[in-house]
Amino acid sequence: MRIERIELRYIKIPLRHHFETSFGRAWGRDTILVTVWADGVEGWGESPVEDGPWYSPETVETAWHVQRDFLVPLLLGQQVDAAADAFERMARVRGHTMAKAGLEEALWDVEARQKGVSVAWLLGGVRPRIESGVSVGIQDTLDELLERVEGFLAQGYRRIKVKIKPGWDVEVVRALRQRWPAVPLMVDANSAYTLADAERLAALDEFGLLMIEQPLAYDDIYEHSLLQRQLKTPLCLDESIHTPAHARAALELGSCRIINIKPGRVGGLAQARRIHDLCRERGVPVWCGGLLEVGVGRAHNVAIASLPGYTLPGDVSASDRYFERDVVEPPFRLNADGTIDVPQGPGIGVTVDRAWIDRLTVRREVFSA
Ligand code: NPQ
Ligand code: MG
Repeated sequence: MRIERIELRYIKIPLRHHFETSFGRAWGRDTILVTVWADGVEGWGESPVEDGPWYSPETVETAWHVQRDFLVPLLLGQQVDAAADAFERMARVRGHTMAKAGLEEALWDVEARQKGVSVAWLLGGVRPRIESGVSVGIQDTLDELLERVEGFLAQGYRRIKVKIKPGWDVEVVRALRQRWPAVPLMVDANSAYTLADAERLAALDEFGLLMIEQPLAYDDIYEHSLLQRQLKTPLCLDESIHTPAHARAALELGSCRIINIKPGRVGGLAQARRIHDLCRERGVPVWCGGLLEVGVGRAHNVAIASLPGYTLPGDVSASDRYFERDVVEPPFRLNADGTIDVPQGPGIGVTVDRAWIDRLTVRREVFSA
């Protein structure tokens, strides 16, 4: 593939309902869509950054800067044999995994379209449908949370994840368990606790949770290993795993028993697959997280989640979980059995809605070889 042209778009899209985590409440989604043209074929990817450095240190502005000034020059005019090599091509730039992910995903879409296969197939996906879970934000009241969870269960979601923070944890989980004793349930703290809270977290053991996600610092691996020894519930790492080396360290140390792999967080699909492979060799289950991606990033998440080691329902929900109108056609829909179909058409297997994307775009820049 000779990379001829790259386009960056900063888009802003409203959320149907606010999404609150321990790091704050969001009402809308600011993200970057990337389009790459190679040999006349167009491909799409998403850098799922935010307006501020809340979940990740990256933001719309840092990603745009690193893409425009460093990553695009490394790719433009270059011959790349396979999308699987793109991450290595960008290796001179340290970190900035979200900035890299959008470009890399777009190349997977190009390569798959050139070959007339789906991104899922090109990656080695084996599942025609993925099991879908839902992540539920912190609400103003417990009644509101119960009502939202009830709605998602009625739609068929296979697993419920609720966001927790000190003061919105044990009582919330107790209430959920009283109402739904057997529903697959887990919690995500987004780094809201410290080791001093170990007892409070151990109080969650009695509720049979699938896992507790990222309770300690966003950049910690070691202290999670100390915490895991004090808990029956498996820990799952999210924020602190950016590379296969991080994943290996976490598994060797016993910092977690499950890993949430998000292509956006680890620099794209090839790195996600490497972490998947490493976990699979060790019999460690993985699942695909979400960063409230619009349809483009969502399509890549669906594709990677079709790999054999993604054995747990993830946070890849239907488009209408977050958006009134998604940027792809058709939008991702939840089947009655709580699954989402893996598109079988070429590339990401869905069509971008250019007119709608144009209306959401607040900045655009084109680079040509
Ligand atoms: C997580 N995602 O697993 C993240 C947190 C996250 C689906 O729970 C805007 C608003 C961007 C909220 C990025 C889910 C966000 C966001 C990430 C939440 O930790
Ligand atoms: Mg998380």
